[in-house]
Order: sequence, then C-alpha cells, then structure tokens
Amino acid sequence: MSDSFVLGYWDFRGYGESCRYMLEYSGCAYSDKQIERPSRADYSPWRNISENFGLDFPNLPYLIDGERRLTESLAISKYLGRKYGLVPKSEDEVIRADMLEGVIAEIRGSFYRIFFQGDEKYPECAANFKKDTFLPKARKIVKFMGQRQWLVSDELTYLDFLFYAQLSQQLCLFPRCLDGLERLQKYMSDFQKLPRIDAYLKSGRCLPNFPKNDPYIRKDFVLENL
Ligand SMILES: N[C@@H](CCC(=O)N[C@@H](CS)C(=O)NCC(=O)O)C(=O)O
Repeated sequence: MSDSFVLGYWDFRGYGESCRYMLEYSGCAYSDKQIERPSRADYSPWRNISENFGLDFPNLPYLIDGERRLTESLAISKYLGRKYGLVPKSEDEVIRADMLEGVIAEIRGSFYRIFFQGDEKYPECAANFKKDTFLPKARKIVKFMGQRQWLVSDELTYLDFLFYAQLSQQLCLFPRCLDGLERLQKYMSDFQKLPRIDAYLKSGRCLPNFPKNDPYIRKDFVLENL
C-alpha cells in the first residue's frame, strides 16, 4: 500500500478531525481533501461526486490508501491505528478500547444530535447533553483511566484521537464543560503537547476553532456558561 493517503471530509472538523490528527501524528504523507459545505443542509458538493471514488459505502470521511478505500470514521481510525501502532496490545486493553469506543461514539452522537432539534431548542438540548450524557460519562471515563496516562494504557491509541477531537469541539461551544474535570484538562494539554500534534495545531493546515462553513461549531452557538 502507498504511504500517501487521501482523506476526504467537509471543510470543517466534525467526524474528520480525529483522522486528520492521526495522519499528522503518524507523520505520513497525505492529502486533506476538504469539500466545501455551502450551508447546513446542502450536501450537494459531496453527493454529486460521492459515487466517483469506488467506495462501497460512500460517506464522509473517506480514506484512500492505494487500493484500499474506506469509509466509516471508526473503521478509518482503527485502520490507521493498526498501521501506526496506535491500537491496544493485550486482550485486557482491547476490551478497554472496545468499551471506550462505544462510550465515545455515544458522546459524539449525542453531541451532534443537539443541532438537529431546531435552533430554538439548542440551548436546552445542549444543557441536557452536558447534564445527562457528557458529565456522567466523562466522570466514569476519568475513573476508568485511573493512573494511566492515556485512555487505554500509558500508550496512545486511536481512542485518544477520537476523544481529544470530541472534547476540543465541545470546548469551542461550551467553554466550561471541563470545569471540575481536572484530569481531562490535563489530558487535553498532554495531547496538545505531543510534538507532531503541537506542530499541526500551530500550522496553517489546522482548521480554526470556528471554520467558516462549519454548520455546528458556530460562534452564535457558544454558551459561555455551559
Ligand atoms: N457512521 C458514519 C457517519 C458519517 C456521517 O454521518 N458523515 C456526515 C458528516 S459527519 C456526512 O455529511 N456524510 C455525507 C453524506 O451523508 O452523504 C461515520 O462514522 O463515518
């Protein structure tokens, strides 16, 4: 397989950002194809071309690695994880990783569902997300981490890229969502200090906190006290 990947995703962070972090962390050559999203409901720039890539299940993100063509963000994360040693090693670590994958996917799914209830319900849905989903699960994740440096063990795995991407999106909108969760604040800053991640975050390649076309992470959606 080639060492030059193509990642396709919208021109915002969403489900693509954790894959971008993994590609950056691994130091491989890749091209980040960002597809313009003209408005929240207009998928046409992607839908018009989605059948052109030989994808079995056309969707965004997609990853092309030579003859290998993948969609599904978790499948892409695990593929890159296997390729670059970012996977759990022992059976116990695999079990931890599998459980965390479900928990993080649930947080991520609930987070994005906030935006589909109508803008007038947004503040209430956001507050419910934090109270009923995020905080209970985040507290359990902290307990589950124990003294480990990362989620699964003292070594990074694909779960850390997924979780960091999720937390950083939440923090844009709910700047206080990690108040009282000092362990996760440290976790975030440890991740940001990884040399290749640090370089990426400071590079012109990294998307800003509020990308122009992001239908979800918008300045008018910021809830300063959440
Ligand atoms: N289960 C899929 C969901 C992918 C998905 O919902 N992609 C959204 C952006 S996050 C999209 O716009 N897909 C393009 C489409 O629906 O045609 C995954 O985890 O990758």
